[in-house]
Amino acid sequence: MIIGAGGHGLATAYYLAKEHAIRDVAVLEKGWLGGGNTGRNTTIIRSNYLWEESEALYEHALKLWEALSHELNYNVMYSPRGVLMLAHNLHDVHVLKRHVHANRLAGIDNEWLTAEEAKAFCPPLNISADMRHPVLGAALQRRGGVARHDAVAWGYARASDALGVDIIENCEVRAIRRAPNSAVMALETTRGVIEARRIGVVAAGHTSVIMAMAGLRMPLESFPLQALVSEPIKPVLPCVVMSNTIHAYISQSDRGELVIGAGTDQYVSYSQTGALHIPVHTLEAICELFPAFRRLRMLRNWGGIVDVTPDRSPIISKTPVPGLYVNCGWGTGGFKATPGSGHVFAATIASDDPHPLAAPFSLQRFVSGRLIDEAAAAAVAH
Ligand code: FAD
Ligand code: PYC
Repeated sequence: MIIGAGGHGLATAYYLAKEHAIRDVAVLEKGWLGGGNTGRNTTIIRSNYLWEESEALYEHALKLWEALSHELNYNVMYSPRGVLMLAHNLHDVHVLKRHVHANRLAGIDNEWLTAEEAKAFCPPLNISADMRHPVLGAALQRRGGVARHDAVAWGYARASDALGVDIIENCEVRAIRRAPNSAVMALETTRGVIEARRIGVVAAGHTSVIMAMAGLRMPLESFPLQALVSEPIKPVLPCVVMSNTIHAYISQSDRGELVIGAGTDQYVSYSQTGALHIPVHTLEAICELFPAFRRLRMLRNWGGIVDVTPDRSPIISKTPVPGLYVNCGWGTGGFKATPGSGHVFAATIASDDPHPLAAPFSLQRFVSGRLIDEAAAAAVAH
C-alpha cells in the first residue's frame, strides 16, 4: 500500500511494479491524482546541490528526467532550458561559487557567469547597479529546467496502471492497524479496511499525521508555500531564474504564463492559501529584477503544504515499525526529485534494505547526528 498519489507515491508504485515485479500494489489518495504539491509547484528541476549525498540523489533524478517521457510513453514536457541562480551580495557569490566547484568535482554541470553574461543568457534581467539588490553574478546549470507537473502524475499513473497497480482516489487513510508483534497489518480508510503487509507513506505535508497513526513522532514541520501565475504572454523568458536572497523564482510556462514562486510562510500551518504579504514581497522583487513585467496582471495564486526537516534534506527510510516505510521531508524542493525518489524508495521497500542512494537519508541520521545540512541549496527561503 502506498499512501499518497502525488508524483513520489505514483513513481514508487511504478518502479515497484516495473523493476521489482511487485504488482499487488495499491496507491491510496484522499483527494485526486496529483492534487497535492505535485500539482501546485513551480516545477524547477536541477541537481546543483552542495553535499555529495544530495548531489548523488538529485543527479540520479535528473538523469531519469532526461529519459522520462520515453520511459512512460507520455510527454512530461521536460525542458532543460537552464536554471540561473542569482548572487546579490558577496556572501551569495561565495556560496554559489562553492556550489559550482563542488558540482564540477562531482561531474555535475554548473558554471559561474558574470552579471553581463547572465544578462546575455536572460535578456529581460535587470543588472543595473542602482537596484536595491544588484545582480553580482549567477550560477547556471544548463541541464536544469522545468517539466509539466500534472503530466508527471498522469504519466506515472497511466504507466503503473498498465502494470497492474490499483490507484484509489477519494480514499483517505484514517488509521494504521498493527499486529501483536508490532508489524503493520491493515489500513482503516474512508472506503473500508484494507489489509497491508507493507506500507509506504508518501504524503508530503501530512506525513506527521499519518505516522502518528503508527505511534511514531517525526522530525518535521509543515508550512504553506505559495506560487502564482500571470496572464499569458508571448515567450519572453528563456530560462528559469531564482534568487534566494530576495525570495523569488520565475519561469515561463508553455502556455505563456509567468510562473512565480515565493518563500514559505513564517509560521507552521496546514493552510493551503498562506499569508498575503509573502507573494506581495515576491512580486516587488520580481518587478525589480524584470521591470518590464510590472505591467502584467496576476491570474491566480495558491499554496501547498510542504514538510520540512531540521536539516532541510528528505527522509527516505525504513522505520522502527516492521513493514512501514516513509518518504517525506522534501520541503520546498521535491518535485525535481520525483523519479529518483520513487526509484530508490521502491528499491528500499522491495528489499527491506535502503537503496545506497537512500541510505544517508534514513531516520537514523536524527539519532546519530549525521545530518545533511542542505539549507543553502534550496533557492527559496524556508
Ligand atoms: P504530494 O504531491 O503532495 O502528494 C502527497 C499526497 O498524499 C497528496 O495528494 C495528498 O492528498 C495525499 N494524502 C495526504 N494525506 C493522506 C491520507 N491520510 N490518505 C490518503 N492520501 C493522503 N519542488 C521542486 O523541486 N521545484 C520547485 O520549483 C518547487 N516549487 C514548489 C512550489 C510550491 C508552491 C510548492 C507547494 C512546492 C514546491 N516544490 C518544488 C516542492 C514539491 O512540490 C514537493 O516536494 C513534491 O511535489 C512532493 O511530492 P509528493 O508526491 O511527495 O507530495
Ligand atoms: O528547489 O529548486 C527548488 C525550488 C524552486 C522553487 C521552489 N523550490
